[in-house]
Amino acid sequence: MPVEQLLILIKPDGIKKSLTGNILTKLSEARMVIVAAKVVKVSEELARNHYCQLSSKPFFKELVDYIQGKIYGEPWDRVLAFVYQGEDAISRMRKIAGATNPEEADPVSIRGAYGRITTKGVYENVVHCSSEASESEREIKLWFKPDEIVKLMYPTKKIFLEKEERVVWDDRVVR
Ligand code: IDP
Ligand code: MG
Repeated sequence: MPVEQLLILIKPDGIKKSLTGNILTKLSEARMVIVAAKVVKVSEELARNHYCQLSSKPFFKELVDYIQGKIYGEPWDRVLAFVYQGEDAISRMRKIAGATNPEEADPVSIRGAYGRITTKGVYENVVHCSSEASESEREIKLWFKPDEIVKLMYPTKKIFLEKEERVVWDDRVVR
């Protein structure tokens, strides 16, 4: 079986419902390793880009709002992003995540157990899980920089930036 990697997101409904621990426990059944993890406030640009293949769907606007956690607001308007790696990772993690429609998902899958369909018709299905290798490469590169991943899986190159602006800690400020 090939070693694969994929992007998993705990969506804002999963964060709001305090499901992070339950979801990570369920995912750990697949015995994959986490090679990157972070919490992200999702910009509209990132949301649209992440779901660009669905841009013609009637629920696209609601979907972009959903992944940004707009309906929940502070402090739930964020996602947890992970890259998992392991043998046959994509299909094994998809199985644990469950079908897209939470009403049709296996009841012991994450989406079947915790998902719902909102009154606006959005499938609030608690997690995102890449569905194929080409998609996972695009998604991992969209969500993570190479230096945020402990085990690199795609080629990298070094570039030299001039005048790059960066925020750093300022210990001189008296608080
Ligand atoms: P996936 O997340 O299982 O890969 P996709 O088809 O890639 O499913 O759709 C992305 C997300 O868009 C879903 O996870 C779900 O939140 C939402 N979605 C997909 N299809 C529908 C639909 O028919 N109605 C409402 N929301 C949908
Ligand atoms: Mg998908």
